[in-house]
Amino acid sequence: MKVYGITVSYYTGKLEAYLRYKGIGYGMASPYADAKRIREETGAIQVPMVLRDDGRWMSDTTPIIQQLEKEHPAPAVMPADPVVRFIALLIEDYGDEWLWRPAMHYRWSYEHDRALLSRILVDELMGFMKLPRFMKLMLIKRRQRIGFVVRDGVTAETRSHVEGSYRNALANMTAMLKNRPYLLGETPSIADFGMMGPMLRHFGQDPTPAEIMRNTAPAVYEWVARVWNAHAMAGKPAFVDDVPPEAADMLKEIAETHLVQLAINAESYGCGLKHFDMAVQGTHYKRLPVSRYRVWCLEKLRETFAALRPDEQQRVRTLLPYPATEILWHETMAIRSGYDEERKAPFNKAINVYGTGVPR
Ligand SMILES: N[C@@H](CCC(=O)N[C@@H](CS)C(=O)NCC(=O)O)C(=O)O
Repeated sequence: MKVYGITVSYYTGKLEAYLRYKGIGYGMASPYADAKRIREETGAIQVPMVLRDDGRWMSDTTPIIQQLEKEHPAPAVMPADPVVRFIALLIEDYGDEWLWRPAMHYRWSYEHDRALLSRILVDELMGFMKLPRFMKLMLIKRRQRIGFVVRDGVTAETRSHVEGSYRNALANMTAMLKNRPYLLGETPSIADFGMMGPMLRHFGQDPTPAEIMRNTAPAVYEWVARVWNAHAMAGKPAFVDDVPPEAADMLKEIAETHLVQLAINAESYGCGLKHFDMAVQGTHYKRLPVSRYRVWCLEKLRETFAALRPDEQQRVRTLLPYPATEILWHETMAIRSGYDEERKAPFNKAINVYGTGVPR
């Protein structure tokens, strides 16, 4: 398969880590050479996009990995125990959607990070543009900072909370890695691949957050390399058969941050709004863009929860005894995104994370 991606991209790194682990062969390609075709085939320009040997296109790493798990079942990255699997999928969603803001903030708010990353992106993506290099550098810095930092609610008031989310993720992962090499067992699960999105190509590589990771969370620094170097062995995957107590702080953090945002985002989408305000752990965020895609993420988590047996649902509730987690089961939160109603993902037309419109 051909992976259209970028060498410094969050979700491309997540998918590559998974493909390497599973031993699924792939070659990398630049999305910009084929941008028009990709948009026609897949509905949105985002990376990664996958062109398979059978000619079909796949988009969005969460359904892509679920599809590939069906085609390459052994060894599984989805834990066999349904409760552990649900928690692993929740951690994946938190890695995908909550840590995105701090990852973009560190990359585009700090001078060293911004200077380095704009050079890499200009050289990788903008060769075809007939503009002087200094203008391309200015354009890309502005696009990324305005689009993903300023418009995503990072201000003087929220900045230290945004950075705190990164530090909390490091501390919570360090606790989970104390007794085992991967977050939920002796072999990597979907929770590890979800956390590789932010941790590999952003926090582990960008100068400012990488320094923080090395100095305050060397176990996470080591884990990034461990997941990257992991190769699926024949035989059984080895996951915990119950969520370990060391995961408690991580789950509390997810409930207090990501689930609060998912709930307000979905309610705002349901009311037809384009922006919303939210208070998270006492910090007030203003005018965040509503995301239809994240309404769909919540729908998927709710479907997975609803498919659990009553005793399994009870185990999840015991692990997540926080008000915000009600959104995973409460009927008032059954807001439909209308996205992928035909359930074709990852073979459907994709949508970008921000926005409330329909796919092209
Ligand atoms: N949910 C998608 C998200 C993909 C995504 O947003 N990728 C980013 C780069 S890491 C992107 O292409 N953004 C579009 C842009 O910057 O215009 C996935 O998991 O693949």
